[in-house]
Amino acid sequence: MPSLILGLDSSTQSLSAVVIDKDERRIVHETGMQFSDRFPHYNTVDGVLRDDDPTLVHAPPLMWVEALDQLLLSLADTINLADVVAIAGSGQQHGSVYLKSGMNDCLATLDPKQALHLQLREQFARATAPIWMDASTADECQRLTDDLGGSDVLCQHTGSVAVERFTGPQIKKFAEQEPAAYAETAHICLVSSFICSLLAGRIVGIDYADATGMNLFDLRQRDWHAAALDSCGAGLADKLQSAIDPCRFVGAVSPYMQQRYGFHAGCQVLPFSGDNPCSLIGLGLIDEDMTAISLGTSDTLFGHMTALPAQMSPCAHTFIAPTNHYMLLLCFKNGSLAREAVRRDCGLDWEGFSAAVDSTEPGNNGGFMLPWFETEIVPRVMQPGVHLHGMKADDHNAMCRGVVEAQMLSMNIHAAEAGLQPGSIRVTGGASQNRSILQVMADVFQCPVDVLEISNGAALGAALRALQASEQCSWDAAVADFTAVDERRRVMPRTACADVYASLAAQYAAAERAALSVV
Ligand code: ADP
Ligand code: XUL
Repeated sequence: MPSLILGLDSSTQSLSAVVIDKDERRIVHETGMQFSDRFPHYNTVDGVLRDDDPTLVHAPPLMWVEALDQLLLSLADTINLADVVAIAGSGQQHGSVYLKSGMNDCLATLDPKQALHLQLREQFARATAPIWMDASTADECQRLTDDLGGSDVLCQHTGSVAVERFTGPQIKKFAEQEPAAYAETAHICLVSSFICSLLAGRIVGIDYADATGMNLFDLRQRDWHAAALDSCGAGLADKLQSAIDPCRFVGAVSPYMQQRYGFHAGCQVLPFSGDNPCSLIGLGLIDEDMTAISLGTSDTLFGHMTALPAQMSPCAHTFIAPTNHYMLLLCFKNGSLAREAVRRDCGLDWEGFSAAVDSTEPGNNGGFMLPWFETEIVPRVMQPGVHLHGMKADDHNAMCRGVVEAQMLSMNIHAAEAGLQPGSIRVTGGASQNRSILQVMADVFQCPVDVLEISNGAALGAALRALQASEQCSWDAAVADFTAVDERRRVMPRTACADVYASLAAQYAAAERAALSVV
C-alpha cells in the first residue's frame, strides 16, 4: 500500500523536502537545494534581492518555481513519487506573489515535457515578491492603523499591530505606487499558497494560519477583515479569494504533476502554511506551555495556545495555528545572517566560531552588543547599527560570544514582555546543530534546551500536517513518533550563570532603551 507523505519547505534561502512513511512512522528521505548556489542566474544573495535602501528586500518568485521543478525531478530519481499519498508544505511567511488573470488557464494547460518556470514566466504582474525581510512600508502601516481606528483595534482584530513586512501594508504600497500593475493583478498569493497552487494546478486560497500574518484577517471571525481590505487595495477580496481551513485537503495533484514527476492521480494536496506555523507541528508543540525557538535566517520564538488571550500582546504576533488553535510568535530578523556576519569578519568556519564562544566566559566580562546588523523587527529598529558596550570589534572571541548572548538576551527580554517564560525550549533551524549556541541559550533562559534530530522542523511539520489530515487522527498520534526528544542530548542550563545574565539583561535592556530613544 502506498504510504509516503511529502513535506516541502520553501524558505528564504532554500527549498527542502522531507518524506515520511506514515505506516512505519519514520522519515525515509530528506533533501534540499540552496537558491543562490543552485540558481545563480536570478542574482540573489542568500535567496534575496537587496537594494541600496536597506529596507527594500524582494525575491524572484520564478526562482522558487524553478527550484520546485528541480527538486521534484531529483526526488523522482530517488523515491517512487507514485507512492506519495499526500503533500503539504511550508513557506516563508508574509511574502506575496502577484499574478495575472491568465494564471489559472496556464496552470490547467501545462505541457509536462517542459519545465514549470518556462511556462509560467509571463504570468507575473510583478516580477519580484516583497518578502518578510522588507521593512519599506512604515508609512502604509501608519495609514492602515489610522484607517482601522488605532493600533489596539487592529491588533485585537488581526492579532498584530501594523507591521512593515506583513502582507496588507505591502499590498497597500504596491496598489498605491504601481496602480497599473495592481490593476493587472488578478490573484495575490502568499509564498505558501503560491507553491500549493503549482501542485494543485489552480490557484488555491491562503490558509487561516498564514493569513494571520497579513494584518488583514480577523482572528475570531476567521474571515478577511473588511475595513483592512478596503484600506489596502481596491477589489482585494477577489484578488485574495476566500481563506481556507489548513486541515482540509484542497484536492488532488494536477495532471501536470502526475505526468511530469510521476505522482499518483489520488495524491492529495493540503493547503500549505507559514514556516513558523508548520515548525510548531514539526517540533511537537501541540500542548499549551511548550516553547520553541527556530534558528533559521530569522530567529523566531513561539508557543502554542488553545484559546485566544483576552488581550493580544502588541510586541508579539497572535496567529491561528495549523491545528486551528492559536500560536504566539516573536520574530528577530538579525538571526543567522548576523551570526554569519561575525563569523565571516573573524575569518572563522562554524567550528572556529563555536571554539571562540566556548573559550570565553558567560557574560563576556561585562561586554555586550546590540546586534542590529540590519533593520530589526523586535525591537523595531529602522536604522541598522551594531552598538558595542565594553567590548572591541577586534576581539574575535568576544565578538562571537557577544552576538549570540545579545540575541538570546533580547529574545528572553521580549518574550517575557509578551508573557512567555519558557520552562523548556525545543530548537530547530540551521543553527540548532551548534551546541555552543544552544549552551548560551540554556544559560540565558535558565531552562533545558532540546534539539530534535531533524533540523528542518518546517518541512517535517508540513508532512505531519498531511499525515494528520489523511488519517484524521489526533495531533498527539500524528506527531508522537517524530518529535520525541532524546534526553541524552538535552542541553542543561548552568545555574552559576543565572546571576551573570540577570545583571547583563538589565544592562542590555537599558542600552536598548537608550539606543531606541536616539534612533
Ligand atoms: P531558512 O530556513 O530560514 O532558510 P535554515 O533554517 O536553513 O534557514 O538555516 C540556515 C542558516 O543556518 C544559515 O544561514 C547558517 O547561518 C546557519 N547554520 C548552518 N550551520 C550552522 C552551524 N554549524 N552553526 C551555526 N549556524 C549554522
Ligand atoms: C515571521 C517571519 C519569519 C519568516 C521567515 O513572522 O517574518 O520568520 O517566516 O522565516
